[in-house]
Amino acid sequence: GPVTQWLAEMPKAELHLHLDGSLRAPRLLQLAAKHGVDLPYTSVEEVEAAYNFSDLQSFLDLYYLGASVLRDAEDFYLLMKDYLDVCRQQKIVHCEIMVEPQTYLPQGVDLSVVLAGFDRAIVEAHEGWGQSVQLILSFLRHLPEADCIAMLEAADLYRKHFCAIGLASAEKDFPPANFQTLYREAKNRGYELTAHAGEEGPASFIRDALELLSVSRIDHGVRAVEDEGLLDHLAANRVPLTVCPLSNVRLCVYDEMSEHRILELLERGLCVTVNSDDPAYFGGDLLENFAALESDLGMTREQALVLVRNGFEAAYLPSEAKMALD
Ligand code: ES4
Ligand code: ZN
Repeated sequence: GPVTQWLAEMPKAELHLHLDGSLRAPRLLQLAAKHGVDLPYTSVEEVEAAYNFSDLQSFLDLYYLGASVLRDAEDFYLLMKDYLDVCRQQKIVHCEIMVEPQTYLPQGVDLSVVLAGFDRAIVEAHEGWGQSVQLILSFLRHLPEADCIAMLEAADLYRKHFCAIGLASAEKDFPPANFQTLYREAKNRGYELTAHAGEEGPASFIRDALELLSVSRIDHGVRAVEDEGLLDHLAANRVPLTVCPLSNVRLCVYDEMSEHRILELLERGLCVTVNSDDPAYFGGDLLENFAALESDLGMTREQALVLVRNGFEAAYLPSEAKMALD
């Protein structure tokens, strides 16, 4: 629609993007063939037919399977390059990308290999068209906290590559309270702090992420709608929520986009932002997420502009740098 066309030309930020979730079917199949990884699909059509999820866990099973084809620095370079090419096409001038090195440990891939590939693509995009990129070191909460702390310590050698830490993967049985030492250690190291909370888990997990982990941003957070007092707190303090509309529908947080509450949160004064989460799995990049809000929720030009501005407000950038991009 017209609002989305207008947004296509507007500089935007994306703050909630799992790089493994941007691995598209053609690249997935290419890398599986390269490394001789046996996948339950052999064509793009079969991959896309399999991406039919009933909840977060049914998605995560295929997400980690897909990521298992990533083995060498060239693979990580191509993965990052493919997403940064989308940033260029969609005018995502600043992105904060979640990388999850624990995902590659079963394949024996070292953090140095992962970051060498990423860094080559980031430097090319920065020198090529001035792309602004920051990385978030995202931990897998279905693994023990001690394993997460071991990865945090391994990342000390690469501290300058990361602006923040995050917490992703299965939420329901893995509450924020289990990760207090990890977050205290990260805070001591000077990282910004964010975490997934209130996607499948209850609103109380958003409160716990704020109070027990001291996060300054919430990934998803849509279940805050169940707690009036929390909504008041989030609005009064402008705590950003990195909302992912297509993800929420594809993972059955909402039955249909028309049930999504993002515009009500916006009108209530919360700092909500729009993001794509895992675009290869959920059927669209950032602009397609905005397009769904226009077609299914009637998002206005004024609302779209505030959503885009919120993306820069919520970014982990110094305010001078934000003004230069905005
Ligand atoms: C994720 Cl949608 C979502 N939720 C939690 N963890 C994730 N990792 C990748 N996508
Ligand atoms: Zn996510």
